[in-house]
Amino acid sequence: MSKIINIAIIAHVDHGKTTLTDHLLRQGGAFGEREEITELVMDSNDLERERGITILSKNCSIHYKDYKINIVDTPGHADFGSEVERALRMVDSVLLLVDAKEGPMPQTKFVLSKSLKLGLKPIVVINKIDKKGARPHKVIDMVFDLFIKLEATDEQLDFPVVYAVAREGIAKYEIDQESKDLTPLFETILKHVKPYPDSSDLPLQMHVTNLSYDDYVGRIAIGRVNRGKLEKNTSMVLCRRDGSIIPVKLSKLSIFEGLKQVEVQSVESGELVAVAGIPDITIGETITSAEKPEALPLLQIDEPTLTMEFLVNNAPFAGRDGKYITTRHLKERLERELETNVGMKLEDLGNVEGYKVSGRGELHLSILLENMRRQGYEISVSQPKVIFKTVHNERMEPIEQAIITVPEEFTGAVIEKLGKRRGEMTDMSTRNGVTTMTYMIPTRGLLGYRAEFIMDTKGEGILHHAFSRYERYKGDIIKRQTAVMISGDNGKTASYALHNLQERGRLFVSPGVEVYEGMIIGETMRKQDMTVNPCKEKKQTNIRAAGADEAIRLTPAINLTLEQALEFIDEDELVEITPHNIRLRKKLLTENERSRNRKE
Ligand SMILES: Nc1nc2c(ncn2[C@@H]2O[C@H](COP(=O)(O)OP(=O)(O)OP(=O)(O)O)[C@@H](O)[C@H]2O)c(=O)[nH]1
Ligand SMILES: [Mg+2]
Repeated sequence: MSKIINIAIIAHVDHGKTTLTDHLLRQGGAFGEREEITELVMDSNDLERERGITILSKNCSIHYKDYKINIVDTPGHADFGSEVERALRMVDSVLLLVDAKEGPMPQTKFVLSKSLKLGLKPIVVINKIDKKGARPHKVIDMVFDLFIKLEATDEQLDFPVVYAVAREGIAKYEIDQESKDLTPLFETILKHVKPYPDSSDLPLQMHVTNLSYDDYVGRIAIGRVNRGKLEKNTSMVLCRRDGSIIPVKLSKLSIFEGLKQVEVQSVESGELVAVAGIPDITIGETITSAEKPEALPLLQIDEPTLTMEFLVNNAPFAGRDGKYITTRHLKERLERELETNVGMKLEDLGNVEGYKVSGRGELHLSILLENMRRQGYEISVSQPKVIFKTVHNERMEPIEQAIITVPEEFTGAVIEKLGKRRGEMTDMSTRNGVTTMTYMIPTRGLLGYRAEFIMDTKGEGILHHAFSRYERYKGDIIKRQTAVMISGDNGKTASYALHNLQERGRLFVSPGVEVYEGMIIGETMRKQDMTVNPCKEKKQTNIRAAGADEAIRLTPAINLTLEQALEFIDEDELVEITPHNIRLRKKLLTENERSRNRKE
């Protein structure tokens, strides 16, 4: 039997986790000689590939010497923090990657604090030491300070450090050492992480820490065999979240080999497994021996902080683009999502045709929307709202830590805006003309800020934020300062009309685009919405000026991304999402409806 070591790779977004996993797999012999290797193989779904980010944590494994090392690649974006937290429950140690230039970031702190609390002893990997401006020694000091701040034990503080250029598959013990591969990292893992103790004689306990779904076998539970032996055809029970204990039977038992799942009949303690056959098994539950059932602690699942309404699309163009447009479609799809999307909550809206969907942040929910539109759904979505809590009769709201890096000259603009948004600066320093500021700011205050931030810093600023905690309500925050241009007409936009309108603000539509009454076609600096006619053609005169229309110069329309659109809309507006279009609209489409609403 090979010795088993389970590790998770954790870090702030983009610090190189998936890249490192790639090279660990290659050098750990996970690919056949002739196998074609795609880059970032672990980012396996379409959206992950397109956006270059990891959304779901995933398992793979390698063999090194006589060890089997299971690796869990985790997402770095704050919205997926609970994915990481759960991954930590199935591992024996973590590789904490830190970018040699950026140093620790909000999510570094989050994932490290969770690891330390679970008693894990991290291995610190200072990655991207090839980067211009890398400052590995300084970054180690910063990491050390972070360990102290997070109250690491002496043992945890004594962390080993490995330097790496993950992109080249290189690791070193010392910064100026020569190295051709990841051997120093493999050796450090073997030296510092004890293989999982063999307890195959004891009664079975398998802790469910992740879920996945497969059309053929249904829900799949993933986790570690914490104790005993998991044998497919023996009798076992499931200790459920509600305290009940039910007999269960597995239809499939698999382990992770390289990038694949391999079906097996039995598994020893310590191994990570995927089991199918238990339809509504969920996170935190324990599969355990029928003779001596013992549950492991239920995992706390993070409460959602942000909510949106997902409504049936009832705009005039509904059904032109999408295959699935009814409430029933919406309901089925969202319920399926609940199978695996652990941080998500679904509530009926009662009389309205739609659902209230809550999650861990804008990205969490917008990824779901993006997946749905690709699958052929049409949905209208309301303005994202934070979820308040009441504690001891006091209104509490989610607060985030934001770390902002900008060229020094833009500092003023950022400070002014964040002040208005109830941000409180907790730290500020300037190095080589670049200022780094740390803020504690309500989630509300950050909604819609990114677009402004990009403008205010001419695209040179970097803004990272992560949920920190609930705090007392900070008071009103003024939302969008601008108003919108609403189409008062149905038809195709005309260059002539748009040319006149662009003097009043920024347009979201190009010429020749079909619009409807109530659709938002642009933003204006005025305080009041304006109803406009974007379809108006120039009056035909008898003497036609040849080519006059072509001479019209239009500023290119702004194409809002899904996230930008969600951040932009106001309370009485919706984003209409279809497979090929993202449109903004007023909830009440006609001028009559809207003016009636204003009077009420
Ligand atoms: N210069 C340099 N770039 C690197 C190195 N390692 C990774 N990168 C680059 O950093 C970017 C992010 O890498 P990923 O591996 O996707 O980062 P990640 O930590 O998995 O990101 P998330 O999963 O989204 O949190 C990619 O463009 C990599 O090519 C390195 O050692 N040096
Ligand atoms: Mg990744």
